[in-house]
Amino acid sequence: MSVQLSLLPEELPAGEPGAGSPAGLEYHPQLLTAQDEAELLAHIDNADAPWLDDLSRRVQHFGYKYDYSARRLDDSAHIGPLPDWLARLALRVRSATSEEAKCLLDAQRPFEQAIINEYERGQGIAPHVDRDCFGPVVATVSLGSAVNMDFRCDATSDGYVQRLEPGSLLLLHGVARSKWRHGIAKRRTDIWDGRKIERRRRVSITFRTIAHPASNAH
Ligand SMILES: O=C(O)CCC(=O)C(=O)O
Repeated sequence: MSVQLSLLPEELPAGEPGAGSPAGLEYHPQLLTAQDEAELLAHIDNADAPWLDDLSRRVQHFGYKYDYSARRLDDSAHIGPLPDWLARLALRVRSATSEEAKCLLDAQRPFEQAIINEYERGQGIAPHVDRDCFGPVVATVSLGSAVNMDFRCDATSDGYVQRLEPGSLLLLHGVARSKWRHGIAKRRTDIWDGRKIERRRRVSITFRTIAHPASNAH
């Protein structure tokens, strides 16, 4: 199945995170149309890759398999190139980013790895900073339910909440990538704009580069 991404980069609203957001956080609310989303979810649910269920949420890995216990990529981590549908989405993601992020990403092969996370209602992900085995830009495309993502800087105790809408793109680089933890609380509802909003199933696709591909390749 081919994913036809219908919006052209110049039609996208600029990424405008709110006041108090960490430097290097980019948010693009409308990367995908509802149809793009449905096509991507169909790909994921008819998976090229198996769902792994050794965490509290299900995940699929593409490109390189991340070892959550060892928290690294070892020499056996390379599992092949991204499938075409993810490679096309990766190019689409790069085209939507700021010039600052583009400079950090290869134009032909911007990302080498993707992890798909599935969050059923009530599931989340513990606050973390992505490990240094990954490169300087982390990009997440959101499908399904909207959710609040919490950010915290341990050095300053500053906090920030980014609402991730379906079809949106979140980019983390700079201090947003390296110094602020990000996570999703394990709860069934979020408060946003003073309203309590029920969560539903959410699926995210997070693209990364590998910091030292030569040491990870066979
Ligand atoms: O699901 C998300 O939006 C974030 C995923 C994430 O932080 C991760 O896989 O490390």
